[in-house]
Amino acid sequence: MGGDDPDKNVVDGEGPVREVILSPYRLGRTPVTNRQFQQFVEATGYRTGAERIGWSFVFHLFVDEETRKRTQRVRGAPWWCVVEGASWWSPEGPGSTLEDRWLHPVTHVDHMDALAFCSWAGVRLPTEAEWEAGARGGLVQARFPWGDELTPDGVHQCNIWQGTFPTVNTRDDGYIGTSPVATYPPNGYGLHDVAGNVWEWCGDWFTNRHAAERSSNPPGPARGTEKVMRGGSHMCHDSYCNRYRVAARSKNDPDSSSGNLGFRIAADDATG
Ligand SMILES: [Ca+2]
Repeated sequence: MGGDDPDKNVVDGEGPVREVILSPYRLGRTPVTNRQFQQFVEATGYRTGAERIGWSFVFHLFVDEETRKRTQRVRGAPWWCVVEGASWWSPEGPGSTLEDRWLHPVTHVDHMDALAFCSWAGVRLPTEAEWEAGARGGLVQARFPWGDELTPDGVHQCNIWQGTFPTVNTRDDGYIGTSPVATYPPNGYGLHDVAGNVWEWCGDWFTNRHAAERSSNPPGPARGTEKVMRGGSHMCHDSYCNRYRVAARSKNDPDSSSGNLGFRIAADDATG
């Protein structure tokens, strides 16, 4: 677990490289989709955090000029617009729908929403260690879930950003915004979308300090203020965020939601 890429962001705490022992577990093959989340909502009447507070973060290129002018922006990340009415079922705000996107990853879900889905489904979020071991697909210290080259033989392996962030996305990989899950090939463990598409919540509180010693089933810090997210998203580009690398990590407030953040489920493996 962990990495020592020379181009990592030091404050992210990717290193040191360390050995982690995990009990058998299972991971969702893809991030949870809009269709799956809809089944949960239909069964429970659940309302997400974004629906309750009335807004979520939407990438500036996905809102119209009028909305862009009048919305608040995030200091240091002005491409995030605070859009009233944006939610998992209306990802760009009023008027937007999930038509043609039912098999895309659910977005605009905060950490509590992800936990609520898991509780309903009888599963849980992966620990960060479980997430990373799965994402690596059996490769040892490779840069990506499929190997060391971003586009082997010129073929895109994940949905990230091509062009000039944050204004011009040339869509070379086929998608601006989210893509249907499993559009790209799986890794060695059969997992899709562990790089790019949407960030994925993990169960752990975030820390950027890790002991180098071997550990078993590390659960992360006992407390914290931000939760770990992994995998990078359709907005990642090496000019600004090269966190589609498999050792890369980031964090977010548990009550934060946005159009590039979803989750994947995990479960103990009862069969051992
Ligand atoms: Ca893309």
